[in-house]
Amino acid sequence: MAPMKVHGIPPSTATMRVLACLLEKELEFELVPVNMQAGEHKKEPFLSLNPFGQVPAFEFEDLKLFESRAITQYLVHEYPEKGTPMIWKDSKKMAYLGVWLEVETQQFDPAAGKLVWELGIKPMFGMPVSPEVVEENETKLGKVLDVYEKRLTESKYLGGESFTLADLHHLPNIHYLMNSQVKKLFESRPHVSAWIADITARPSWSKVVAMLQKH
Ligand SMILES: N[C@@H](CCC(=O)N[C@@H](CS)C(=O)NCC(=O)O)C(=O)O
Repeated sequence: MAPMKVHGIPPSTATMRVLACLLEKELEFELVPVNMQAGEHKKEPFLSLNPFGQVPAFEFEDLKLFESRAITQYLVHEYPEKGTPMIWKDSKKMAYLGVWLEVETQQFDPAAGKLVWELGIKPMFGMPVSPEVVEENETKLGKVLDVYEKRLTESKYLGGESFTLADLHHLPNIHYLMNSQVKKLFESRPHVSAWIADITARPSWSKVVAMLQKH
């Protein structure tokens, strides 16, 4: 049987999210590189995988998916017994996990993603950083992290007492931000800091970072 295919590149945060999930689930896959500098993601055949022209895209058997979080949701539901479950069987626990999955998308990612762009990606391409955008989004992210600090005094992980998809979805943005001035926002909150140390130490995540470094 042909392996699962992820079309993307390791520096892409959304691609990293899917790679982390596949590794955590101990699933075999092939990473199909997309030459984004040549604009391959804006042309066919890539557009038939993701009409929005963004990585990653996922293919397995007759399934073609895009949107990193939809891909991870498929993997955890399709392979509950493989690797780390990262979801709950209990519907109330799953409801709380659902809250934190939404929080990552609706509260954390908008500010964190803009900071990753300004401080992680723009410098790589020699583009000028906007101090106003950085300041505005550091303030927004700080407020989100105050909520996380409280949540993590009550629960070891965001989505419950063990590592779930809600934690995993944060890893790519955290990776870039921990290598930037934004690190101070995480380190000044002890529970957030301990949570980051814990989730970034997972062997699956080390493998994603190694793929990024090799890229
Ligand atoms: N919400 C999408 C975001 C995908 C996304 O923004 N991908 C970026 C790389 S991380 C991309 O392809 N950017 C190129 C573009 O938008 O043209 C997901 O989670 O998959």
